[in-house]
Amino acid sequence: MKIISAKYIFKDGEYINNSAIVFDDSIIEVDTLDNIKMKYPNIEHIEYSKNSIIYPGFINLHTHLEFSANRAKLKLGNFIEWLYSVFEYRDELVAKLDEQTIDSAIEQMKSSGVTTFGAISSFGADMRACRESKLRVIYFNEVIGSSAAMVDALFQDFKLRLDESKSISDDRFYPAIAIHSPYSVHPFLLREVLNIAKKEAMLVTAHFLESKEEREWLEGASGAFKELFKKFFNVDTPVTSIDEFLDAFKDIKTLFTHCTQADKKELDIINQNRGSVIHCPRSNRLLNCGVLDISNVNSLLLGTDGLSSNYSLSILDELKSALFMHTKYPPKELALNLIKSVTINAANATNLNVGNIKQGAFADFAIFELPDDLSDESSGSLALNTIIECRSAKEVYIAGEKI
Ligand code: MCF
Ligand code: FE
Repeated sequence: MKIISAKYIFKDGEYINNSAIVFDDSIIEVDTLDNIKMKYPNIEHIEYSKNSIIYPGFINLHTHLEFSANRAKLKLGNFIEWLYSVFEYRDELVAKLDEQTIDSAIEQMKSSGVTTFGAISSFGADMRACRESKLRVIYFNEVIGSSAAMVDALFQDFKLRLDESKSISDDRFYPAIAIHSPYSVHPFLLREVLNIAKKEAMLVTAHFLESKEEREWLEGASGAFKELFKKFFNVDTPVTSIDEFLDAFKDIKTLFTHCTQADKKELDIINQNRGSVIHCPRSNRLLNCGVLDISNVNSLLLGTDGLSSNYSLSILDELKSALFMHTKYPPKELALNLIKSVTINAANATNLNVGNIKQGAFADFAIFELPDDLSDESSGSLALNTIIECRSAKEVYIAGEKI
């Protein structure tokens, strides 16, 4: 058992002063420093400098580690060109993937203060590395495939990966489910896989309305997807509509990723179903997918996406981009909301014991040091300065251990 304290602690979405945390692998108590010292006079006290903040470890809810070998093979700048390049180079990139490449991708996240991440896994090639990582992982086994002829084989393959991930689950590795997208998953697969999710109470994520071309295809069987589907799958019409797809999730609290092309009506359906939106601003910019309308999102989360469509997995880089992208919000207010998106909002959306500093939560911390001449100590300013001034976390703890 130890005590940890700093000038500020980010608890329940706000900054508190003169406080301390007692922890082992979980948080035992949070109280004023004076009370804690009185109650626990003889245990080790780790005291961070006067400009430090203890955050719950940050949560990056969307990445694709299997694409970590990509630097510039996949074509950025246009969603459709990127998708063609994924088809062309995917096998090559996965063949190049080794444990060291995945580990260094995970290390990048950790340096930025991330202690829990969501990994979308298409093939299971990153399963061992995720399991062996010290970070906590929500391991989203992806299901993908729109052709009726392939549905059975794809379902079997998905179940094998899911079962394997279930057999190695523990409190740092949570098996979960990723539905790739409305355009790429056959309704049969969607139904069967969501039945498993419901039965086993697993977390579910899905890419949703990422590009204009996706909407054009789903609404009118037209646009650039038409040629792509004809060429690769000999198909002329989409397998589902936007409404049908959303309807399938109505009693599952789902994490929808991107939603850059979703309108108010669709975002409201997600809100009503207690769903969340994982915002990936840099990936959206680099694939020219537009900007998510965050004003219509109740539960905003943040993700870096993979190195397939981004240049780093630092959640601090992602926070910075989001801060500069949504110019209609005052910087301090937006910064505080963004810090919540990687902490308390993520805790509420995933129901995991992370993302907040409270009794019973895992002792996962990210400590950041702010400039020593900081004069504005308002919450918005602390959040803003964390985002613009910090290049990395000073220290990261998982289950009470410095890693
Ligand atoms: O989030 C980005 C962009 N949108 C969709 N998919 C992916 C992203 N990064 C990687 N992917 C993967 C996806 O999981 O690329 C493949 C899927 O396996 C594209 S499949 C048509
Ligand atoms: Fe993605």
